[in-house]
Amino acid sequence: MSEGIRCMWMRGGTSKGGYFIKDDLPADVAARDAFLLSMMGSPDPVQIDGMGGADPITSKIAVVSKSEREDADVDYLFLQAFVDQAIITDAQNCGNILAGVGPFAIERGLVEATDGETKVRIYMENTGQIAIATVQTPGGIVSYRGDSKIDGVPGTHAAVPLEFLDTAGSSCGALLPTGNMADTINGVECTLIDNGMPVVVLRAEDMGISGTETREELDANGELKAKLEAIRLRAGPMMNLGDVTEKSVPKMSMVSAPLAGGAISTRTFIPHRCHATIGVLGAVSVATAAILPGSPAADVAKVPEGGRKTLAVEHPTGEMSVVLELDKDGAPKSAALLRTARKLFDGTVFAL
Ligand code: NQM
Repeated sequence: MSEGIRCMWMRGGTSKGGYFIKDDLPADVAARDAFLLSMMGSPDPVQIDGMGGADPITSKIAVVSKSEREDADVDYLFLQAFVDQAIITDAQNCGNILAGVGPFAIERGLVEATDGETKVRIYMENTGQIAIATVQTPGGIVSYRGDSKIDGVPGTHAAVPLEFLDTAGSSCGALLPTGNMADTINGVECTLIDNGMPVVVLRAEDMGISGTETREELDANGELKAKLEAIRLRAGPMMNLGDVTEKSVPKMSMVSAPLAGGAISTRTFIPHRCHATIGVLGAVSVATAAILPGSPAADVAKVPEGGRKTLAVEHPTGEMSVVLELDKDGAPKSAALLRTARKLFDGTVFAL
């Protein structure tokens, strides 16, 4: 395709990608995916012939449209472009890219801003759930400047608080798709959980690491990666995800005791590269595992008291605080987090 397509490049949380209005993209899925792969420069480990940043967290796409639902302003479909394989998948959601959807929807005129801040109700098509983003809109214009700091992003920006309702079982049908707090796969105790993102939570120690390694050290550990992938391929069908060979879920989060005053420490593969931080909904799922007695996560976590818990999920470059609201039976009811986002570029993007 030699004609370009209108696109805004944005950082959402600790991720980055192309944001499109749905009607601007080809309606045919095969044609859409061919365009997106070429635009990103995939498959190629360095994505030299495209916009992708040679990392799964900078090879992401948001497709946004005005919603026809009563309970939402816009619909958001997340697409992951694999870096070194010709795969575009909608099998996962993304809470980081979600942080840019509210500002993008206002910038493109899909949602009218009010003076001060504007709440945008976002229907997340990948999982069929709603998120509410609060966007700073002084004078009715999106502002990206502010004093909020999130780990993994230099500087400060305008806050984009995100609230998730009813995320349990988003892709797997149940919070604990096997019905168990813990299952043993290849001799390793795991919690298979989905509170917005399917995640296999396992003790770092059981995988032969301390959980304090850098991302680079873990990415260079071929033996660890092979063990993780063998567990992941068995976990997929157990989590109602079918064959996950070509899927980016479940994520693999290795947990250990917190070291910086948080609730739990993590090293997460998404699923073949170690995340520089941790995904938003991935962190919600890990934080939820931490409050489930009998989970390997609960074993190592330090969980605060109360029905509204703030759990700082530590990761290789800081922490992400998840606020979990529990119902009277102690089951998770809603989750909230703070993100920031920034418009980087607005224009036309091309594929071959
Ligand atoms: O879990 C990376 C990210 C993500 C996903 C990944 C995310 C989430 O950091 O909600 O944000 O796990 O693929 O963007």
